[in-house]
Amino acid sequence: MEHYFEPQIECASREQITAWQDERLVKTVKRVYEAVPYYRQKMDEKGVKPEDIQGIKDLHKLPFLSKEDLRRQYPYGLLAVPLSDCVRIHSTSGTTGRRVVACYTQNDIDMWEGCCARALAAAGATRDDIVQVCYGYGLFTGGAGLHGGSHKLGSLTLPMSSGNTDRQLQFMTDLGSTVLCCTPSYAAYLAETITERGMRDQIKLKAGIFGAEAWTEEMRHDIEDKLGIKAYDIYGLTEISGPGVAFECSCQNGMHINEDNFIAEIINPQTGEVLPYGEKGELVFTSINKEAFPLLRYRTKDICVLNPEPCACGRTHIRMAKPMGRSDDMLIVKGVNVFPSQIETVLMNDGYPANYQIIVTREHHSDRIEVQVEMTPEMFSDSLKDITKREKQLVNDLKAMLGIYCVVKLVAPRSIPRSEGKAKRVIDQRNLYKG
Ligand code: DLL
Repeated sequence: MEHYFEPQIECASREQITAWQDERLVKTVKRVYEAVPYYRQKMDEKGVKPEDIQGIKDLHKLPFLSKEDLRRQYPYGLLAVPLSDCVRIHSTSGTTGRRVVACYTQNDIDMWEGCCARALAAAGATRDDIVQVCYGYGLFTGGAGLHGGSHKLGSLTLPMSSGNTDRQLQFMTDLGSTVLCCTPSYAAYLAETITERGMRDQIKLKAGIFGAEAWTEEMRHDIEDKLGIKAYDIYGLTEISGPGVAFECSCQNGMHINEDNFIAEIINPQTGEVLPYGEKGELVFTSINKEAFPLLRYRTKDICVLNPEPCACGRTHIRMAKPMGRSDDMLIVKGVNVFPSQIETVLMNDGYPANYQIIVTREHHSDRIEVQVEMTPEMFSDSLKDITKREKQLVNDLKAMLGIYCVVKLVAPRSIPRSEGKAKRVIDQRNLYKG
């Protein structure tokens, strides 16, 4: 398949997609029930037998799986094939507790790389492109996934990995990279550096494939303007394979989920009830084409909305909206739910760069939220009076968005640390005060 747009799959009728999902789900459930004692135990506890699952209409009968289950079964407890059939392991970053590891057979790798190739093709990449991959290589799935997708497509692949911005820019200009793959926060940093160094004329980029963290439409426009490219979102998670579970097409209006490989549901995170399309809730995935590490009803903690409307690009796979963030990233400040992405929207609408940090503390039994944001160099040369006025404006705009008072500090350009991978935006110091 030269261009890796697979219309017979990506534009299949809904009936055909449902038929694939029915058949593959039934097979997967049967296989894991027989091969994985932990699944058998969980299904037995819920009184569900493999024969109760006749298709996706029965999906809701299966128990959920959470990161806790994966940790409990670390490292090989959920393997559905002999370890000797596996050829690769990747892992989550493990910042909160024990790492989770995912094993892949060669078929699993091929399927995953195929998903990434579709994502690249949907962003307009072909074998004539030079794809600069600056996601981290190693245990993180970002580098390996886009690298494999780019190979499948036949593009010339530049395996840069993350970091070393000078070298990234040198290769980008010397070798003429046309597609950039990295986190949106690193793309913003590269864009900022290119602008500052006046290098825009020397780059040949036309598209970027940015994911692995939540980012806003405002940030997309900023990156697109600075680099003169189209910026596409890509979603995925290690447990379900890696990047490419869903990806944006040229309409840039939601990410098509590779439904021949994954079934998506949205649930109420409190009750576990399945919600209809269009309602906001927690995204849950079932992988139906994986050999080594198939997951049934895995709770991602990502808060999202599914959209089944047909897309102008012709793809029929349903779309997921940009995740607002993870339910465990959601801050509850003074009893109000706050997503960092809401703050980012306000900052960028008011003309600030995407360099900010949110610091939450507790003083005298009351929450305090402080938003530190960098000024642009032009703002920085304003008078103190103007800067104070800007701070007040931002306090008002944040109040209008969030409904709570935030302390705002405008800080000097380049004073907030840049990220080469996933950005750390929130510093929540409240549990230090719990006593
Ligand atoms: O971040 C896989 C990936 C690599 C996706 C490169 C896209 C590009 P993990 O490290 O396991 O895997 O983290 C998965 O990251 O549950 C989301 O919370 C978040 N995430 C991933 N993509 C997006 C996105 C990779 N496009 C977790 N928008 C997921 C928002 C995202 N959040």
